[in-house]
Amino acid sequence: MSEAWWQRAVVYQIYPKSFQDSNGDGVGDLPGITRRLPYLSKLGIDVIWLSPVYASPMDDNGYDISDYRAIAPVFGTMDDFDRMLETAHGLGMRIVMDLVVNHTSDEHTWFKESRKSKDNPYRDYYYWRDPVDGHEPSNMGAVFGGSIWEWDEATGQYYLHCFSKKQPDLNWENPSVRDEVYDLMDFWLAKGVDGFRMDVIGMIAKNASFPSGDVGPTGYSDLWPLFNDEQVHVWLREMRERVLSRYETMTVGECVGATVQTARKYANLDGSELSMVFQFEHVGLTGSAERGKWTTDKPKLSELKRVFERWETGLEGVAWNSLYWDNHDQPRAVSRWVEAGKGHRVLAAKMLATCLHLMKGTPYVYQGEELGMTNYPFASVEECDDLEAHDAYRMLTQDCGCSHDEAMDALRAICRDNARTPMQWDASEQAGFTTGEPWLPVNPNHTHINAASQVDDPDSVFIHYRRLIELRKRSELVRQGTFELLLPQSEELFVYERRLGDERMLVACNFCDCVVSFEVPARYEGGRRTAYNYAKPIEGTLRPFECFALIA
Ligand code: ISL
Repeated sequence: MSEAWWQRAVVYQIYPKSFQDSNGDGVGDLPGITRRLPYLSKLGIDVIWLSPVYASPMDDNGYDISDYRAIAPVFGTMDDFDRMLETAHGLGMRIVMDLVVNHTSDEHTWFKESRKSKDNPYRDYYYWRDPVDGHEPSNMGAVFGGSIWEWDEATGQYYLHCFSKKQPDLNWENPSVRDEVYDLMDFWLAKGVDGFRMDVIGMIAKNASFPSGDVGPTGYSDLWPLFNDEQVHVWLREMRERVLSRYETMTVGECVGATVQTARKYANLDGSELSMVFQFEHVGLTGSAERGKWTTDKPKLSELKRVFERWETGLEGVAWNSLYWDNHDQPRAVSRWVEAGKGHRVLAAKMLATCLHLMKGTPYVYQGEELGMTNYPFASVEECDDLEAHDAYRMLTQDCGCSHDEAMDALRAICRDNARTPMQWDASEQAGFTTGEPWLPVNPNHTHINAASQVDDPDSVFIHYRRLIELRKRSELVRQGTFELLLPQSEELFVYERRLGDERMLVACNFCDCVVSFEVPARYEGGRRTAYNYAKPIEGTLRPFECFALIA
């Protein structure tokens, strides 16, 4: 089977607010991104996924869009966008936009019209419901806290919002809504963008009976039964027929509840829906019924491996995987999975990279991951920006009975602002991110973790990523080989094999800070060693966070 371009690609995610400021207002922008494109080209990446840059009141940092065809002034102008796109294309990199169409901002014209009256032509662009016995129509809780229903005094009905009340959900059952979405996709594709990362696309289809459920400590029930796992595929196929089939795109759907079974439909190699999905099983391994994701638990390595094994083998030959540790909603990988390497951060960051990049699928690098950037030492919730962090602090201290310290431990471990502190370009005062006051503080460790000190250092995390990206480009075995997990029970070692024809590759990663014995299987004798983080091997052992691959 011939390879699609996105099966050969490595993607880099830019969170524009935090990448590079060019005008000293403390917020990253499009000219800043354009300036840094040569850096990304040096890393060897093929595709940039740009988090939202559209007009937005920024309640959720651009995931609340008020005009899908305009650039937020804080990020620049449409000319700046066009220049960035042209420069990226000139350097051989493609750009994939964030498509946020489960919801709009409440400041979008459609919603402003919709809320005016019950007979407004835009009324059915959103979900409006009458009260039931004087209350919300159902008891589900929104992702950012409170009910999914917001009362609107003017017309005496509730509207649906799965995220903040400033993010009303679009009603995809209305054919006009789907026409609008397909039109705006056309607008960007005709401009030359290369595809879309589709925000919570797995949530667009709702069970319109709006089921209630058992309530938890927050007083609300679980949101996930709301989504219709069948209907979403019908609309994605329609989207493919009406828009995507006319372009050479890469599409990746953010599908929070996706299972291997549903992903086999979403990301089927027949190309009928999406190129691939982001699944959440590995990042969802910790957490509890009472506190949601807000715990300091560490996942067991055996469980983490089982998740990857299930996805690697479950999609083999049928659908395509995406591979990620990090994004703008997750804490920093090196802090989360290996406690920043307990004094071995560089080794640990390289090991995580090797482990992920040598699996089958399209790897994603989140800005700063290629430097081994870490979580931020938030001292109080006031230092956090994210609306979710503020709601979580309230929930933990008021609903769950946590002390301030317990709540802050959870925020430091898991909050999204960890990923959103400014990119660390150099050791100067604001890390080369801005000449002004950054919108979120720069991590104090930028004095020793920064791009300037790594781009030309052969032993750096950056160069390790670059080598892995090169290896993937050269090696069909890396891109297309089958996956088999070895030593599934080990809580220290993550070891797997890839095979293609007569070629095979062993990948061995030590996830702990101790020396672990490990015998390389005899079939790898004389194999070529690559993707390693210690110069010389020691037979029979893996040192703290050691990794390597052997190709035989
Ligand atoms: O981080 C999460 C909440 O704990 C995730 O569940 C997240 O809300 C979910 O992955 C959906 O994320 C996407 O849509 C949100 C936006 O805030 C996120 O930044 C985006 O990635 C609403 O648009």
